[in-house]
Amino acid sequence: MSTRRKFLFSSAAASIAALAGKKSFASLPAAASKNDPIVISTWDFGKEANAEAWKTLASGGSALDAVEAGVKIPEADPNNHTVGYGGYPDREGHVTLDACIMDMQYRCGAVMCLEHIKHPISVARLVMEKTPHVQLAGDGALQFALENGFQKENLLTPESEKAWKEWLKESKYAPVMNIENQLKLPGGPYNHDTIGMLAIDARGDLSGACTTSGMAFKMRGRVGDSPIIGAGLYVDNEIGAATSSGVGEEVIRIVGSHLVVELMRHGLSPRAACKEAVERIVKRNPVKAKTLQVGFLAINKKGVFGAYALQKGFTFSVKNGREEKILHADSKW
Ligand code: SD4
Repeated sequence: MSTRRKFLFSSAAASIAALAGKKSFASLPAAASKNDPIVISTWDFGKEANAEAWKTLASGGSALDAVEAGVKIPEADPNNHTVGYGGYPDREGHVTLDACIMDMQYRCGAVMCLEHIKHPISVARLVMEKTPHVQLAGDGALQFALENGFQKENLLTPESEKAWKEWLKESKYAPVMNIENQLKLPGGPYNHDTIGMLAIDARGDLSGACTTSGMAFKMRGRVGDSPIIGAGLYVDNEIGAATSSGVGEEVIRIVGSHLVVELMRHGLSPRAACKEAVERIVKRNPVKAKTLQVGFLAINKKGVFGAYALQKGFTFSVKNGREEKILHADSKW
């Protein structure tokens, strides 16, 4: 077994892309090694999050610590309107956050519809570590966070408030695909991109985290796939891990991330497993599937990663000891 994991690409799939000129790829095999960590995450903004996670991985820290540290970067970024502070609110102007975390021992924690707390991922981790439960929601999640020293903050930034007030003029709920590169457009469009992050540490152990402010201008109390273990995130340390981004309702219906991991258990590559999960969504309602975006991202125990989406435009970020890339997932359409 190689002592270092590399990003290896077949010539046909020589499509790893730098920040500029992203291309699609066919498959991304990687040599396995227990000594060479790797972190992958959804979307372009995963690059900065990966860089933060990498500090933990490179110094021999755990994948669990790495993914928590990594996703805190977009959570704290007021210019990211899809995660944490500065996230677009629900239709009544409340920023409500969903997050979950899962480690190599099937331990997991989640918060749903949590308000006023900038780092829901850290609250989710505390749910995992300090309570007999897996999920806390709404006021109970907030109470738990405050009791554990988290500060109550206003998460609605002036920019997000302006976008919400603009939206109120028509109050039309219309999720738009692949929003992250369009967020700076004045007045919209309005949708959300979640960060899902998966990491393997130097011991070869896997963990994952997923955090989001959910779909913009959603109904009050709406919870998406992102904080639901098995839907937005799943980790099985024997097999691999998966996460998702896109219209959460579609992911929940197929328990998407768990499905991807189970498909890998039965021998599919990460990319093929993500593709099969996407096909399930298409099969349920081919007409509707054309109108929305869902993307899955997965990694197996050997460090081979892959992704697949309904529509073009789903990107993900990858970092190991030598490379840092943003890649375009293949897609159904
Ligand atoms: C949700 N899956 O709340 C999230 C949103 C998202 O890209 O990931 N958008 O349904």
